[in-house]
Amino acid sequence: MHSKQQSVAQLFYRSLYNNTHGLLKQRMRELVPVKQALLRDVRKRYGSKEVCKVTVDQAIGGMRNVFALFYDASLLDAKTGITMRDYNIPELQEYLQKGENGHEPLPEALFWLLCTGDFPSEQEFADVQQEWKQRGQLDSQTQHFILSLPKTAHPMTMLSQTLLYLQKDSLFQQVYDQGKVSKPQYWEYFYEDAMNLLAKIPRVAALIYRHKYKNGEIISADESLDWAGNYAHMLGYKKFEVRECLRGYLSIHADHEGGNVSAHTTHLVGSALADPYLSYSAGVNGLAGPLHGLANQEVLKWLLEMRDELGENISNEKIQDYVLTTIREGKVIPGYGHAVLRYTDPRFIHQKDFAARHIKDDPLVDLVRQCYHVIPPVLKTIGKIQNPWPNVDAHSGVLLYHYGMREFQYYTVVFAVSRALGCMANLIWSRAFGLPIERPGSITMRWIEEKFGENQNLK
Ligand code: HAX
Repeated sequence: MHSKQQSVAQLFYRSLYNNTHGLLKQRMRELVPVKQALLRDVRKRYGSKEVCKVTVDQAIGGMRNVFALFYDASLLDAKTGITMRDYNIPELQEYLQKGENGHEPLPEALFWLLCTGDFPSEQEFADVQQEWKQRGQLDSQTQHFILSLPKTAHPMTMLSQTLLYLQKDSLFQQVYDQGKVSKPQYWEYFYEDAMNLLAKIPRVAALIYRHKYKNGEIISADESLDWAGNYAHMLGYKKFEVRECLRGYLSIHADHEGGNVSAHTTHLVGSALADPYLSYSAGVNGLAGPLHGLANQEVLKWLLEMRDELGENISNEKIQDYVLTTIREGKVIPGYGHAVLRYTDPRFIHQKDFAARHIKDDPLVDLVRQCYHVIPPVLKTIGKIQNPWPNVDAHSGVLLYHYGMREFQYYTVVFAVSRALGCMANLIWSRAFGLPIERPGSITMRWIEEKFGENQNLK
């Protein structure tokens, strides 16, 4: 135990002081006191202002439009969709460093932006990329752990389990256990854990894929590739379009403000000072719900079932009937609707445009396009649905399917690799801001009756 603690401490010391590839950490060290002061000032000036009122309906109805979270890296607007550090999806595509054909953004650059609020210079970008390569190696025990997981498990369960397995390497947990860290330093250890987790997660995810679907035949990393390109390579996809697809995919799914299940869960668990591995494992479990990230696997399932039942070249009328039948069966139309958005998700548009540029003559991609025109008017007729338009999950799976990834249970893992970027950037800042443990209040039916009702005797 003692020697393990020593080696952890040495590792931290090395990464803290002797790491030549540490420009992001240096920048964070400059920014943290500045932003801490800004937040103190914001609280001083506006701390007592009311953000919103909360009705009983909102408390029971999943807290829609209750603005009670502070999450600085991204913001969701019902009409225009997500902005990450104030940049929307087309702007991110334009300004971030790009992959090999100069079009799709690179997630390393996005992570710098999420952490600092600035686009990285070429040197800063290369530095993050190099750092993730250095930190990303999986040791033989980790590989063995993944290759021992039961193949019957869902790949999202495997990912969550592996994050928990890696938790033994948490530097934050080690120094906290030893009583060697005080609150102002928390963020630095969260940063180290977050960077290690991000460096490793594509390799973990690729190994899960190879284990579950490809007889455990491991493909070694190609260190000449970028983070997303290398992920495509380790999954076993060699075409440049797949690398491009994943660069864009992993960038646009990275963050979606703080209230969605995966981001909120990660933030909440981290607020109890659970380290980044514990926190993100919890977030991944939330992402695995069919109303959240698992919707991308559900979309593919639904489209294929529709095609099996109705054949190729389906008419608009038949799609309309199929939608209504699905709803009559008490199911949702996966990939449509959103808790916040009220228009087409710009991430859907990004993927639709990608498909238009790269994919010709794929009947399933054409079906997604056709559904985009046919489904919203049908959903509008069902008065209760707030948003009849597609969300990101309506398109993402079909791109992977087109490129040969037919194992649609795996699709949410790709989402999880991406969402780690946003969740980790936020987690580091939550500790840097010194945010407290999150602990909202809850109410009972009796409480509601006693506060608002005439009948005070509800038991
Ligand atoms: N198909 C059928 N019914 C739908 C629907 C859809 N696509 N979207 C909403 N509804 C229903 C709801 O189930 C709800 O019905 P009840 O009142 O009977 O419970 C009613 O319409 C009102 O719901 P809402 O206010 O419009 O939507 P919510 O905020 O409650 O839920 C969801 C938002 C995303 C969960 C919902 O639209 C849905 O289930 N969509 C399909 C699943 C999906 O695509 N999820 C991915 C969302 C994006 C994401 O998080 N990705 O990770």
